[in-house]
Amino acid sequence: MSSRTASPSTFHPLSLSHTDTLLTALVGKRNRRQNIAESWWPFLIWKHSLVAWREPFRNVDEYIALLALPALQRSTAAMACQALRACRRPGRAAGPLPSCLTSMHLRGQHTLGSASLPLAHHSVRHVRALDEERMMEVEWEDGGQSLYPFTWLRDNCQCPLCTLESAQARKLLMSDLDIHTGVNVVEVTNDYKVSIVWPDLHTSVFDAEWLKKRCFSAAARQAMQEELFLNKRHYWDSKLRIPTADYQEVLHDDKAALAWLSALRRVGIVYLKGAPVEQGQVARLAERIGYLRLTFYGHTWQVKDKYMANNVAYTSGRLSLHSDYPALHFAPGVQFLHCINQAEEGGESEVVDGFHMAEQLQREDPEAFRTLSSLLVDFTDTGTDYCDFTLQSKKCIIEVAADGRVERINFNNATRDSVLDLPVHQVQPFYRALKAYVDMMNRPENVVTYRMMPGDIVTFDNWRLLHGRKDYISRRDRMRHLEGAYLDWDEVMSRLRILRASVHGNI
Ligand code: OGA
Ligand code: NM2
Ligand code: ZN
Ligand code: ZN
Repeated sequence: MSSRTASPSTFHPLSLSHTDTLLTALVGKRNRRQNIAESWWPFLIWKHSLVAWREPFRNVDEYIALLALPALQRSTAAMACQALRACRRPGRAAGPLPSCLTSMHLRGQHTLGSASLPLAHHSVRHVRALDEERMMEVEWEDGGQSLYPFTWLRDNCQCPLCTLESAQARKLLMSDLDIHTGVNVVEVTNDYKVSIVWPDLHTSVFDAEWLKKRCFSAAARQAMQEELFLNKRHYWDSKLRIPTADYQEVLHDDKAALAWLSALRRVGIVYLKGAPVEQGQVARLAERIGYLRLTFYGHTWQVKDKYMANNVAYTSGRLSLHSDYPALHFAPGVQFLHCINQAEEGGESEVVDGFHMAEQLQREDPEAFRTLSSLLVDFTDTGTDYCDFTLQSKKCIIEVAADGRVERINFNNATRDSVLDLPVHQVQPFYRALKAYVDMMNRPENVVTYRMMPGDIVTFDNWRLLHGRKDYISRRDRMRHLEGAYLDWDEVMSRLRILRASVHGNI
């Protein structure tokens, strides 16, 4: 295999900016990506989250430095803030936690903000009802305008009759919503909120900032969706220096944890160093986020060369680039692998950016892309571990979302079923397409190779990356041993949003 084996500098520390600003760097524009001599990933970066070494940032002109959090970043913070405030009893802002929060903090790993900061102010200049269109038009102080349908406004009335404040959830039922409602009065209140009196005299009051964030313009929606889901990715190739952070800091410092999860989302892989060399660390890391994903291989699982292995991963053989568990229709979103013992010889790890490769395939071989993103392939997994199992699934190897974005790669050659539910004339085109994708992934310029050492944990996006390992020499007195765990993206994104709100002082 001709791909480069990484020196220690393959791992790039999550470094910092001296401001409290959340910075990311894009390495060039997409079409320039191949020309970049070195890839640097200065993510989110705080003094104390540095690991042992640091090199100065070079190729600064190659970066498009931008705020990782778009302008609207405070909105989710504001929601979290509201939720917390709803729990706060009067007169107990400081001091012991309100009882409604204690259960959230029992395990002591959760994020708790304290101070609330004022939000950027968006003032309303004028409001009017467009009765024909059944919309309210808001004119902002900056001259911009937003339109809000009456139905949406009535549906989202924030009053205690319509909203359960303690859950920030809608109480109003669809059966009680008149989707043809008009309005009696719309006006700006003395404290610059927007008030609406409905025909039945029910009154709604909307905060200007709240409305602004929910503006229906394409740009505002896009900004809000990016803030909520962080779907912008940095694609990479073999020149990636894997963002690296310190295990203990990620566990105990919210800024370090935020840096970790932000880079995990953006880049798809983050390396953690300094974990104790004993089992239990991937579970601790999962508890830091929320909870891990139980599968038939157990809460956590031990990657070792096992007698009568129930999975090819549990041998000393080579694992070609794969994503874990396509035999589950909902494959785990995130994977942690903790090295407890490395083989004396072999066992190096390989990773590739599956989204980048899908994009490249679409460009270079659109027919193969069409095939892999449209044909359903059967996957299977049978055995006994946590309990006995016989799984069957049907997945596109390249899973494309409704908006055309590649959302998930599902591919493990070991669990791809011999049952292939295709008309016979589509079989050969399918193999051709798969071969084209795999060959592309295996090109040395696309693969990052590294060698895990005891105490290292790799955390990666299992929906995006494909990973593998070289074969190794198994020795009874020096067993290679990794401990693994899965999580799902919902839980990871939830923690990321809470950390973001807390670190930025919004709650
Ligand atoms: C796995 C796997 C990697 C390794 O267990 O699915 O990819 O280095 N293991 O053993
Ligand atoms: N293990 C490592 O898809 C797969 O079978 C991936 C899962 C056994 C939990 C391997
Ligand atoms: Zn109401
Ligand atoms: Zn795997």
